[in-house]
Amino acid sequence: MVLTDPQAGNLVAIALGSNLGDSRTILMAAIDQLSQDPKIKLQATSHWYQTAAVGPPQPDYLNGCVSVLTTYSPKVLLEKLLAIEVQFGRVRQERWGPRTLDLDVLLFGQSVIQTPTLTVPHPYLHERAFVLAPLAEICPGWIHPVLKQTIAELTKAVDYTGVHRLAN
Ligand code: A4P
Ligand code: MG
Repeated sequence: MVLTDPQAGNLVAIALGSNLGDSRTILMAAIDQLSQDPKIKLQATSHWYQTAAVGPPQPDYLNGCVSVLTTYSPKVLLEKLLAIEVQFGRVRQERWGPRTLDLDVLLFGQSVIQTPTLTVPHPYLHERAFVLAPLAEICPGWIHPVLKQTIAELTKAVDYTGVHRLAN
């Protein structure tokens, strides 16, 4: 798997989640919005998963992942994702609380980033079944640059109770 190419840019894995409103429509529209950006090329899309919420009691989530190729820097890509969240009515309330749309950068090539606004790889990626299940569908061989294990290997250590793949 080529993760960084001088022309095409970096391969990036993005997690999508929603548990407020018409989640499936919102998530599909967010992917559509992403792929309309001339500097973001959609590579792969996972199935959707219905997942029990981690955190305070709240409705189940719909979760999925996409991989994209982009020439944006991590910082600019994050700004694009935050703008799409706002466009779909995301209002930040309690930590880990319900949301219409959550877009997280999971992996950015083999980069390890630690700034006040961006941590990559996503710090909870390896412990969350609702992230690993869809991620393993689209990029099982991607090596986590900190843990030095493939996504397929990381999937073996989590519990998939409450995580159900939906027919797309
Ligand atoms: N930020 C730092 N690193 C990143 C990154 N890699 N990707 C900063 C995206 N953002 C990153 O985000 C707050 C800030 O994190 C951003 O402005 C960005 O500068 P947020 O999404 O508003 O934060 P939050 O959701 O309140 O907290 P947190 O810890 O990011 O929550 P998560 O990890 O997003 O988890 N249960 C199920 N089943 N499915 C879910 O999708 N999601 C959450 C939220 C909880 N429980 C869930 C799910
Ligand atoms: Mg988030």
